[in-house]
Amino acid sequence: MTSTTKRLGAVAVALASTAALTLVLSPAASAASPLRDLAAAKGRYFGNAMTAGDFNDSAYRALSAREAGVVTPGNEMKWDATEPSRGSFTFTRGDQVVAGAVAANQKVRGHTLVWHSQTPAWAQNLSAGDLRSAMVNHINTVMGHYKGKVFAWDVVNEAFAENGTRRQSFWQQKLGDGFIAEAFRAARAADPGAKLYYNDYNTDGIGAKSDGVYNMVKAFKQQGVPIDGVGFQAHLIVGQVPSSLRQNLQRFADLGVDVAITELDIRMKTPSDSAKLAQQARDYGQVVDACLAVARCVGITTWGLSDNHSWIPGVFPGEGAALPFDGNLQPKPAYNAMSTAFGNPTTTTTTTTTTTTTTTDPQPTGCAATYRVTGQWQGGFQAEVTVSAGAAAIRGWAVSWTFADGQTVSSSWNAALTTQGAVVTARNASYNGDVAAGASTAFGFVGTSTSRNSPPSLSCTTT
Ligand code: 9MR
Repeated sequence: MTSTTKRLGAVAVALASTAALTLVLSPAASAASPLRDLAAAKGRYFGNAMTAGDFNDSAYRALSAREAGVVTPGNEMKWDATEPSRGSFTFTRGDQVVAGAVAANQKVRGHTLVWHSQTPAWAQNLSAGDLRSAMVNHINTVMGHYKGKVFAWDVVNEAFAENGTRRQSFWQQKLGDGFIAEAFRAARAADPGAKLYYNDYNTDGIGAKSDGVYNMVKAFKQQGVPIDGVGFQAHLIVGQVPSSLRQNLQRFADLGVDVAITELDIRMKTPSDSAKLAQQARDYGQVVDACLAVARCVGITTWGLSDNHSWIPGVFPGEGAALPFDGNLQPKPAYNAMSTAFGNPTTTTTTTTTTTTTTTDPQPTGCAATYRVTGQWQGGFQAEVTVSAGAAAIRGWAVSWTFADGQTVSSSWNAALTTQGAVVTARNASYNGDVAAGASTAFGFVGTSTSRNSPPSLSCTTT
């Protein structure tokens, strides 16, 4: 397997013998570098939601054990599961999730104490005074039971409406604005060692709803209400990751709280296809990038881990394929994109990655190009080509190559690609033809491949 950079013309011929190639072959990465380890190396965690029932699927359980350092119980710590009738607590299923997590050396995020949903009718029907004491008792008892076993709690979940005002839930209607602060104070007293989060959806980008939450957290910090973090659920749609995600996380962090992505999934209309999966991969990478760009973003949890353990198809008919592993527990492009974004230098799951560096002395004029596979999955791959100017600036460029293994190009960015059989020619876009002396620019594409995917030799010419 070779990859070379060729230059046309006399300069290239003269320099061809001085080009030194470094070939780096890297092993398959998914098993060797699970997301939990990659995230930990960045000071973050990667986690996934697990229900007690999920622990009966041994292959899925093993996948979560391998990839996730944190588990969030999907349903087992909610009010209807823990206090189905007043004062009668049951922790059987929650304890099963904790035991499963401990066995896999995973930490547990608690979810959730005060929510308008999955709360039994007996609680919803209480008078205001009774409801307040039932809330404090519930928080005390549940957090007390899991003291030392749950490192962070979603104390209050989904208490805002889309327009940024308070959701008119039974909590709000009976207890008024103060119920959230009361819940946080009770939670701090119940387990002073746990991190206390407010958690919500559709608050991932900057907008009316996240503004409402932001103003509450700001007031809490000014008033000394004990809040440690804000959870952003991030139930997203392919191609629609909010462009202000990073900025939004940062503005909350700047208030003095941790932030976390708590329920990530990125759904699409099913069936999936390679273009949707490629977009989804970019979306997942973008979420990881946003978290890594914010020092107080502590981790990312996906809501499930594979497409057959997801709430999406049941709630959004015709949609799904929202998670990083497919229904056969095989990694999708989204998995590779997360792995790469978390810093895995060699993300590939099926074959090898080749990195080529070209050293030239003296610096040539003209251009040079290098080719790098940045992600690979069953049937497809993503590659990046870097175009560098030599000792003189260039005003336009064309890079061409011949695929040896039947690869095809599906989509590309930052260049215009044309193909004739196995020959591909990439010409600069209108905005990246000018490359200063010694500088470089890059373009990329997503392609299809079969079992072999050798990197081609490239020719770069100035135009
Ligand atoms: O994944 C949970 C699903 O099994 C339940 O049926 C559903 C009921 O509301 O709750 C799901 O989890 C929700 C989470 O607790 C809060 N944010 C939205 C999640 C998806 O509905």
